[in-house]
Parts: sequence; structure tokens; C-alpha cells
Amino acid sequence: MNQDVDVAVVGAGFSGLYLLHRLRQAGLSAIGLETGDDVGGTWYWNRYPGARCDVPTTDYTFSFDPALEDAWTWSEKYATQPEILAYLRFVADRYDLRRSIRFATTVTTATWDDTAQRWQLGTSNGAPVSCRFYVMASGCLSAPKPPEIEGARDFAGPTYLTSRWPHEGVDFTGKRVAVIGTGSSGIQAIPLIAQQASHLTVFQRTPNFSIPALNGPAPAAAVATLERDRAGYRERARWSPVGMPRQRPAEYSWQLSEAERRERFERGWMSGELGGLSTAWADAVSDVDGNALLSEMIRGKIRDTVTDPATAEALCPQDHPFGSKRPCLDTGYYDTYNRPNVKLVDLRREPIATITRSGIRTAKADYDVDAIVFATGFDAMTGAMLAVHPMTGRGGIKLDDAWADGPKTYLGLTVAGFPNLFLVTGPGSPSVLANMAVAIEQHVDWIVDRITGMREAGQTTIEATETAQAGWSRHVADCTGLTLHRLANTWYTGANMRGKARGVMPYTGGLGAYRGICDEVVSRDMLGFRLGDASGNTTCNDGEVVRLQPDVRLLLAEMAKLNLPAMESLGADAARAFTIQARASRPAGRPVGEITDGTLPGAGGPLRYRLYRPATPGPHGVVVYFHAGGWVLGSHDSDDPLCRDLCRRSDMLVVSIDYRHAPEHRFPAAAEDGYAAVRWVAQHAAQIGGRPGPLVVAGYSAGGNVAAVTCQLVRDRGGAEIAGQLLLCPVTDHDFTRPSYSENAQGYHLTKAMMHWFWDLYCSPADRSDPRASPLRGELTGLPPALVVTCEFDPLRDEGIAYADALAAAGVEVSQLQARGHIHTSLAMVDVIITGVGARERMAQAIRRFAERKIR
Ligand code: NA7
Repeated sequence: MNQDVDVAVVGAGFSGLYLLHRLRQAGLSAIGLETGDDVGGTWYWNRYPGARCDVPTTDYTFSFDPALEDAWTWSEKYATQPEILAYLRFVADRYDLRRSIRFATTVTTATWDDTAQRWQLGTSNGAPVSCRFYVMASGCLSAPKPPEIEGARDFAGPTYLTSRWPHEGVDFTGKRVAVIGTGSSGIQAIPLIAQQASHLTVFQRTPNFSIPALNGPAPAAAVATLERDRAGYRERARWSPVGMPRQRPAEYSWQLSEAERRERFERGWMSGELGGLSTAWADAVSDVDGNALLSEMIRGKIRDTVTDPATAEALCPQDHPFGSKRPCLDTGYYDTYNRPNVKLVDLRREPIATITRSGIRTAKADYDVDAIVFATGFDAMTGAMLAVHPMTGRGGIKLDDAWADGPKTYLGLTVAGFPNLFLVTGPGSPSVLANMAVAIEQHVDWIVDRITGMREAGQTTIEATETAQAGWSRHVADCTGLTLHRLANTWYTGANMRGKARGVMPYTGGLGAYRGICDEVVSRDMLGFRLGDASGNTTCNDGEVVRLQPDVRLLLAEMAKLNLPAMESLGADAARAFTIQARASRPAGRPVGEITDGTLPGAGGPLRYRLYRPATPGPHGVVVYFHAGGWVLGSHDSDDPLCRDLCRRSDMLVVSIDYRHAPEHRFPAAAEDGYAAVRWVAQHAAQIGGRPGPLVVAGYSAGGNVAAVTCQLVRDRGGAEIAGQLLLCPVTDHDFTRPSYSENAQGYHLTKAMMHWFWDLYCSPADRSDPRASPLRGELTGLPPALVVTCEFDPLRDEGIAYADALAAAGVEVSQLQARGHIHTSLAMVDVIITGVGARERMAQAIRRFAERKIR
């Protein structure tokens, strides 16, 4: 006989317990299926010495019921495993959840029955289960990774897995112990095992960054902040990037002096929180350079603590940026290596050959021990979902096959081909990169709200579409560009498991942003889901929920809140004042070798220019750059961060020109100034410290128009040699009927109305077909090689593409970069739109290549 329920839940940890509570509250019948003998999930199994959570107790706790918060007081800043387990037992009892859980029960098969529209589950204990909805609340770090070391079974003494620790504990007194693995589990266990064992040998493959936990009572200030306004605090946590309300710094590393950085680092180090260091400066975990400064300071702490220099050096992580691999919080970890009974074996120098009857043999020596502890981690994120059972979805598709090249989900919550299956904190959701307690509550609420919503609408099935899932995978991958996670081999990427597909699995775009996206899916008529009823009728609003790059999306959301006036409503002077004021709040560009200002003769009088010189010895190739601003706004210093970035990345001298602006100077003033400036720079390249010879011309937006026109004028009139042209989102034509103008007419910073205004101020309709205004209408043969960069959500996208296509058709060597998910202003927003880095790097490479080819 089947046990029939509305919902079956796998796992009785934080997720499973809250799910059962909410499902019951919603009047749904539910069963929990749990392999362990008790509640607790990963906190039931991970009982190794020193096991603690690395999120403070002020944050790592359920928040769904204020009365529960009143009823429970955590005793320390970071809760121990026994206390967390006691808490989860308390929760289970308080809400009477145990009666809905079948313990000591593993799901052996799960099969979607399309006719019955139900999941049929086989179990290792008790009756099979038939359920309408099947929810995997099986945890991200719950399936142990096999040790994968030869000879592991030959060892004569006891072996222990930190993730399957004996309930009665282990006494290592008088024993020689080996610990293999220095992730969080090893780093927490090692100091305590060292205190007990007669001798401890630690086998380390990869050193990890660890900072002192400074455990003790929860800090009074943190508790006071929470208790002052608990509801407000919890709400802020829900919308924060990591599920904890914390201040984020505005200053970038290069804006701080060395002393200021040191001061911030020491404060972060003594904060006793993982976030203390990652928020030391704005680019601490998002930029390789900003991170390198931080990582080196941590290595300094390790060298200061560990007395044996060789051991200290072996403990210093060198192969990954801080934060790209989960950093650890420890209590006396590095000090432990100063004990006479502790030895570190660096497996990078002497890899393990085999485990023998008496111990561990490396490439250099035999280490005899009485016990081995494997702190070797987990088959994270997907392990528990795939290992529990064969799961078969619609049409016989197996989850293992669907995920053979890495997990694919929609929102990390659902999988195409697997109707009525929900994953709690699945791959593709913030999960392990956020405070799990908050991430779990958000998922559980979303899942239960969908199930109850479907009940009210008379719907019986829900399934993600392939389109939505593929779009989500792209968005998840885009988000990884915001972090440095891709630069480390970790369990985040599957790299810790032999044969596992590689790719950053958690969603790195932040929990608050993610919550907003999940809500948006619902408000857009369940975008990307196919919903069906018992009669087989389906509805589907198909699509991708996020097509913008993640940081562009956040920026636009922030700007929308500011309710800024439409630029074209201001008049030229006020618009100029407004843009100057707006620029003051952007991050200053990074340092270059030297910045100097000067003047050069334009077509109608002197023009100011700003020169960016690389820090490397010259002479450098020269780029003449024309700024953006619709021929109306901006000046030689208005694209400062982009010019610095081009200068640094290309190692070329960038000369940014303050060409004349409309409406004071209408067409063709800007174009003629462009030509005059390029001629002057060509003639004076050596004088300004550049390499004489062919120049590169670059421009952005209206500056792209000036650059393109200048190349045509130089071809026709002579006066300079141009090695190549970089056109970033250029204005190339006065035609407003191309699709990108209507698709992106508003909402993406540069609007159609603004472009109308710019054109009106610059050029009368009668002149607009002149190639000096619309270079697309000019003769295009014989022009220098070009890189044309366009952005997907830009009114100017299609005319940029049209120009590139027309250049190619005219025999010009041209490459295109179509920046997906970006807006007109994205790529110039250096250090704000981090996802533009790849495009900026390509632009710099292109101009460098243009210049170098001409030298050869
Ligand atoms: P981790 O962080 O995956 O650490 C496992 C450690 O075991 C790590 O140092 C591994 O080295 C090492 N390891 C794994 N397999 C081997 C073999 N075959 N030989 C030698 N060393 C090996 O797991 P944890 O349990 O410590 O922590 C998991 C998360 O739980 C943690 O991040 C917190 O979020 C809580 P490697 O780095 O792969 O070279």
C-alpha cells in the first residue's frame, strides 16, 4: 500500500523542518523522509571535534516565527554542532514535526508518473510514497566525498570521516593521528585533536585562508543591533547580498593609502567574521588586484604566527584569491603548528602514494599512525540529490543524465523535464554563498506559496521550460564574472570530485537580488513555467527572467529609485551641470603613470586635451580618443575611468580630446575638430612622448561618430596615418527606425528621446545624411581596420552593427563585439559594471594589436 501525500520532503535539517511546518500550516499533507535517526541534517552527522557554524548566531537562526526567537537563546557567537542540533530538536518538538517524519529511511527510487501526475517513491523503510510534489531538502553539504586515496581500506587502525563522526565521540588520547584535509572541517578539528593526541600529522594538499573566529559570547553590539529592531534587521538580512545586514565599503583599494589599507585589514582580521575581510575595500573579493593586497596581508599573519618558516610558507595559500574558495574561521589553527607534537606534510611536495596497514606513505616517507581522520569534504550541491536514488522525470529522463555536464536548473529551484520537483537551495541559487538559514526560508516560502497558489488556481503540475532554464544558466554564469570564484578549484565548482563537471554552482549574484528575481517570476505570470491542470490544459508565459548583466540590472534598479529627470528636459547647460555632478559619485579611475592636460589647435580654435601615459617606459603607441555625450555633453576628462582603463590595459598613450560641442558649435564642428586633432597628434606624437607613426583612433557613442568620421576624412584628405579604429556604441546614422531604437527606447539609460534631442542640437535634418554626420552613408572602402563594439540593450545597437557589416562589405578588416546584456553606458562604467571587464580587455587588446601590426 502506498502512503499518499500531497508533498514528500527528503531531509529533516533546517529546510525539511521548516517545509513540514509551512506545509502543515497550509493544510497540505506531507511526509519527511530522513536517512538519519533524528532531525538535524548535516548537523546530525557532522559531529567532529570543534564543529561549528561560521555564520554568527545572531544571523544563523530561523526567523519565521518571532516567538521562536524569543524562546531560544544562543549561548555563543558561533554555535557549536551540539547546540545547533539541540536547536533543531527544539524546533521539531515545538512545532510537533517528528510525527510527519519517517526516520532511518532513504528514498531508493523516484519516478514521475505522467498519467497520475504524481511522483512515486520507493523507500528503504516502510511503504512506498505517492506524492503530488517532491521536494529535495537534502542539503548542499551532506553527501560525503569518498576519500579517493589508494589503500584506504588496508589501514589496520580506525578511520573516521568528519562528516560521519561516531555519535559516542572518539578519544585520541595517547594516539598518533593523521588528518587528511584542511578545509573548514579539518581546520576546526585539527587544534582540538592536537590537544588530545600524542602526535598529529596533518596532510595538506591545498592551504586555505583562515581567520580567527574570536569565539565567545555573542558580541554585545551585534546583539544590541539585532534586538533594537529585530523585525527590521531580519528584513534587511533577507534583501542583503549574503543574508546578513552588513555595511559595504565604497572605497576601492587604490583610493586608500597603504596605512589606511593596513588599518582596515587589522580591523577586519579582528572582526572575527568572514565578511570582515571581504569588505575591507570595495574590490577585495571582486578584483584580482584588490584581492592580491588582501591575500598578501593574510599570508603575513600566517608568517607572523607560525614559527617554523618552512611550515609557515607551506600554510600560505598561493594558488587562489582569498574568498574564491570558502575561507575558514578558526580557533588557534595556525598556532597549532607551533606545538611539538604536530607536523604538517605538504602534499604538493610529497603526494600521498598509498595508505598502508600502518599509516600513510607519501612520495618521500612513511608516516605510521594509529588512526586516520578524513576531513576530505563533500560531493557538494548536487551529491545528495543525485546519490539518494535514481530520479526519473518526464519521458524517462534521469536526473544524472540531465546533469551529466553539470547541474541545470531554473532559479536553482526547479529542473526542466522534472515536473513538480522542487530543490531547496539547489545549484543555481545563492545557497552556500549566503547565510543558509535565510536562503532556506526564502526557498521554502517560495515553494509553499507556489503549491498553495496552484491549489487555488486548480493547477496540478508545474515545470520549468527549457528556455527559462537555459536563460537562467546564462545568468548564473554571467554572475560568476562578478566574483573570483572561477579562479579556484573548489567544491563550489565541482573540482574537488574526480570526474565531476566543472562550473561555479552557487548563484553569485547575491541573495537579495535573487529574492527579487524569484518574486519577479511570480509577478510576471509565472514566467518560464508551464502550469497544467488535471484535464491536461496548460498555460505558459515563456521567457528568460534576466537578460541584462547582473550588475547592469542592479544599477538600473538603483537609478530607477532616484527618479532622475529626463536629460532632454533640462536644456544643454543644466544637463551639463547634471552630468558633472553625477560623475562626482562614480569611482575614480585607477592610477596610470601620468596624467597631463594640454591644448592643441582645433578646426575653430584651441581644444583642450588630456593625456594618459602608462607607467611603463615609453615611447608608447598613441590612441586619440573622442568622448561620449551626444555632441553636447562631456569634455576631455569626462570618460576618465575608461581612458585610464584603456591606457593601463593596452599600455598605450591615450589622448582624450575636448572637441567643440553643440548647440554652441553645430555640425560639422565636432567632425572637423576630430580631424584636426588627429592630424596634430600625428605630427606631435614624439613631442608628447608617444611613438611616431600610425595612430589608433577610438571613440564612444557620439565620440564613436567623431572617430568614424575622422577615419573617413583622414582617408580622403590625408594628414595622418591611422592603424585602426575602435568604435564603442558609435552613432553612425540618423535613422531612428531600426529595431534597437524601439526595443530599447527607454529604461536603459540612453533613451530614444535623448538621441532625438542630441541630434536636434547638433545637426539640422538637411545635413544629417552628410557622411560627416552619418558615416554609414559615406564611402567605406579603404578605411583602417576596426573593432565595432555594440551593446544589446542600446538604441544605437543596430546602427553600430550596420556600420560593422557595411565596413566588412566594403572590404575593411573589421571585428565585432556584441556585448550581451549590456546597455549603452555599461562598458565605460569601469569598476561599476564589473561584467564589462572582458569587453574592456578585448578593446584594449584590439587597439594594441592595431598599433603593433603597423610597427612590424
Ligand atoms: P572541503 O572544504 O572540501 O575540504 C576538504 C579538504 O580535504 C581539502 O583540504 C582538500 O584538499 C582535502 N582533500 C580532499 N581529498 C583529498 C585527497 N584525496 N587527498 C588529500 N587531500 C584531500 O571540505 P570541508 O568538510 O572541510 O568543508 C566543507 C564546507 O563545510 C566548508 O567550506 C564550510 O562551508 C562548511 P583540496 O583543497 O581539494 O586540495
